[in-house]
Amino acid sequence: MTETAGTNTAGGVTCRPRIVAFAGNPNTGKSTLFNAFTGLRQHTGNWPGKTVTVTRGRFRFRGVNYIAVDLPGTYSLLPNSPEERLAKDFIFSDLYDVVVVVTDATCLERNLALALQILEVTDKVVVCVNLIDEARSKGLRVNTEALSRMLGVPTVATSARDGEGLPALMDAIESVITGRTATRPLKLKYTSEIEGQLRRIAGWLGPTGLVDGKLRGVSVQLLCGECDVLDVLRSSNRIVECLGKLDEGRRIRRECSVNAVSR
Ligand SMILES: Nc1nc2c(ncn2[C@@H]2O[C@H](COP(=O)(O)OP(=O)(O)O)[C@@H](O)[C@H]2O)c(=O)[nH]1
Ligand SMILES: [Mg+2]
Repeated sequence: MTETAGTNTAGGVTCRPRIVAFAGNPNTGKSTLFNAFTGLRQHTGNWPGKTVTVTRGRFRFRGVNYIAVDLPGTYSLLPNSPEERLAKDFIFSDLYDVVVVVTDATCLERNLALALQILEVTDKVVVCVNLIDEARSKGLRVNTEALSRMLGVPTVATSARDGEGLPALMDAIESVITGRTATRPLKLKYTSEIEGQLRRIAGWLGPTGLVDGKLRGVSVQLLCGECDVLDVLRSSNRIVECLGKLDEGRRIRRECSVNAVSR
């Protein structure tokens, strides 16, 4: 998967390489997967904060050119550090064709929290259950078919360190990008009170032209006080209309958290 990649030509039409982003908690094997796909040697290891920039590399698969993007590790789309903010901004951008959410098979439940947040924002997702060898040696078995049905996106078990499952992962990536697999991502439903506030915020965001997951994801961010998510919408010159509503957004958030605490 490591030939030089340029533009793609289909039916005489030239288009840009497809972009595959690897997202996930720290130490789930994102950089190991990135290296396996690109043939590069992005630093891997088990100490925090090692991936502080977005690293890109090229590869080719079945005659198509791809760019792999190794995002910094993050636990949440509600960031606590510059690295997490970088990963979040990328997920909210239009800079990718598919996100591979890399999870650790030995602590899947914790890792799936981020997967659910990403599924809220975009339909173009593949879930990679990595470190499956470690899980196996601990006697854990992961039912990826059931997980795939629950999450509504392809879910593939891998052991990035020894290459197990990588062809199946690439196949899933290709099928989501081409639309051969239609995803139906699981969308979390919150309490009726929160859903009501999300609808209200989504109404304010009407002028931005955001729809579907992006609209929902940005609404959740604003309800959680993550107002800088609007930076990714700067291309919209109607953004000022939305910004004008933010003070009200902050008030609603205070009300929601007070109600949640007093329940
Ligand atoms: N046993 C096992 N180790 C892995 C696997 N994938 C990655 N690792 C190891 O896990 C550690 C963290 O991997 P890394 O790619 O740096 O994780 P990142 O923080 O998500 O980029 C490294 O020591 C890798 O060699 C895997 O599938 N199985
Ligand atoms: Mg890394």
